[in-house]
Amino acid sequence: MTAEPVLMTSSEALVETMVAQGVTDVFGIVGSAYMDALDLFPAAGIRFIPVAHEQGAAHMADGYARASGRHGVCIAQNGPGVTNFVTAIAAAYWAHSPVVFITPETGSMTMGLGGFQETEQLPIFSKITKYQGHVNDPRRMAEIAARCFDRARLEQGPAQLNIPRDHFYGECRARIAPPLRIGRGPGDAAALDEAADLLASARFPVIVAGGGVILAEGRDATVALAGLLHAPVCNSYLHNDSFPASHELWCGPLGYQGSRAAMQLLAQADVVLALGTRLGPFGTLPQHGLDYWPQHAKVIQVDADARVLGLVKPIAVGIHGDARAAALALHERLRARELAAGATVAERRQRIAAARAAWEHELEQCTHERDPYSLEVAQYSPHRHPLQVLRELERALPADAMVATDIGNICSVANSYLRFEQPRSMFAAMSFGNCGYAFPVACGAKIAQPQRPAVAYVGDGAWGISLNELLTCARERIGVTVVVFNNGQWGAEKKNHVDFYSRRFVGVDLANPSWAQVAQAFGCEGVTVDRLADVGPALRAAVQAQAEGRCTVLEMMVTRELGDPFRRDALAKPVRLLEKYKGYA
Ligand SMILES: Cc1ncc(C[n+]2csc(CCOP(=O)(O)OP(=O)(O)O)c2C)c(N)n1
Ligand SMILES: [Mg+2]
Repeated sequence: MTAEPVLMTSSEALVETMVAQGVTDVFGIVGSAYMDALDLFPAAGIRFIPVAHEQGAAHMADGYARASGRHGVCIAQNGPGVTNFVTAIAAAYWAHSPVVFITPETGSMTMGLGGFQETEQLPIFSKITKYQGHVNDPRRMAEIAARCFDRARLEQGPAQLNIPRDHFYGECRARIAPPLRIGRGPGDAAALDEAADLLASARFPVIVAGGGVILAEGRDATVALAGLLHAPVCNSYLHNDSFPASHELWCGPLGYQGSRAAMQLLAQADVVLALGTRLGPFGTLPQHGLDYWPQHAKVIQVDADARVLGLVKPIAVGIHGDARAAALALHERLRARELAAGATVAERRQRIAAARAAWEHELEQCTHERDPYSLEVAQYSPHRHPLQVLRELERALPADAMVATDIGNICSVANSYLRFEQPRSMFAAMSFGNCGYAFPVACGAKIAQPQRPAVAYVGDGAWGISLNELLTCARERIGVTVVVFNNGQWGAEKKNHVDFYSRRFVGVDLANPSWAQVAQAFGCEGVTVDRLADVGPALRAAVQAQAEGRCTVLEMMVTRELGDPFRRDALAKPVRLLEKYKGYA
């Protein structure tokens, strides 16, 4: 950081800004466009992690940011390197990750002439970024780079730093600004008063703890508020790490393949405190045959992004604030008050415990899927039931594990089986829902938190999209564990064929090589697990190997049975009007 402007090159201005922002790791594939800056990374104390595909780099930056709360940073060659970022940046956008992606662009003097590796790089990302900085003059490098880093944190999402490649060169007088970190505070005092009144008069208050609790480091404040109200706490969809699972008030995750206990308890609420959650539409769909959202409850919603307040569900009170600060402010307002719910603590405690126990029992009993298709395919299979494998994995996961989950049938069913004690532990592919998310995200998380075990759950189809980053693990000695569920199919989509298309299968069966041998060929460890008794020991051994920088692929041989479909909400029985297609109804 420099108080006064100092003479430097624009590459130096970029690298010094990164240093001032605390950047120590950058993911990418080398490219001529930014070589002048890359040359300085080692001297600046920045590790460059070369990956196999730029999508992997941006996913790793996302995982890094989610695990650490710091910026995740990636960089690529202009044109094709940059367009390879798109899917991962969209995923990071919906995961609220402060990813700064640096996109060198074709040179300013040839822009528009159709030269080599040219495409307009700002429009492509305009809908999946919180901020786009364009260095229109090399003298503005430090200023615009700093703004990207500041905005990524301020708005909790990806920021693009677009730099015409000639602007890496040239001298400038630049001041390297200190990072701008703006506190959000608890929100409007009148709204907090109103929320406190509602909570004080609630007979059955329920808290939905979302990703905002994690981002705001608000776990303890939420635990305290829940304890004061004696309110059950549901995790919002795919944020199973927003409240400690060992707590007596935890009742599990909402949403697809979530906890029946959470849904049953939420259905009884007269006041819902939605803390740090946008209540995304997919995450509150009916499940287990339960349309559980309490239509008549008064909803208090707290979020750092004002635009999501009241967006999906009608609300009684909206609070534009930080989840932790708001939880503390509500606690302060309620601490000495008489609470209507106080009269029924014993009865509610019993109801919460009963719902939890029933759900636990159900998980224990449910060793396999019971629909006709699943029973049929599992009957003659030599392999294990996915539900049993998920349970064994849950039991063997270390308490401080970080788990990234992909998009697929088995990964989704895993939602019921993943419990955490600390925040920044679960990194699911969030609303963007791209297959191929989990493995590179786990790699990024591991680099951010090397002392914590990192595990990725991936279906065999999604594995085909992402396995190239085994190269990166072997080359860079990134110790992660990948659990590949080998069911020989794109299962989640096949389930739609079963339920809606009379089992007319198109493009869903997968002929796989031995994924264990493939891993070995990449220079990683590969183990095929075919017995239930081996699941736990194999996972524990793989986690141990992480300490030596060894990546292990555990190939779980599972039957082709399938859990509930993903998009029951969006699919319909087919209607065919043309004679030619009459048989396809
Ligand atoms: C990039 C991408 N392509 C396609 C899809 C559509 N899709 C959703 S789930 C799924 C099947 C996943 O199969 P697999 O990874 O083998 O897991 P399984 O469902 O068998 O457990 C597909 C293709 C997607 N979500 N993302
Ligand atoms: Mg599969």
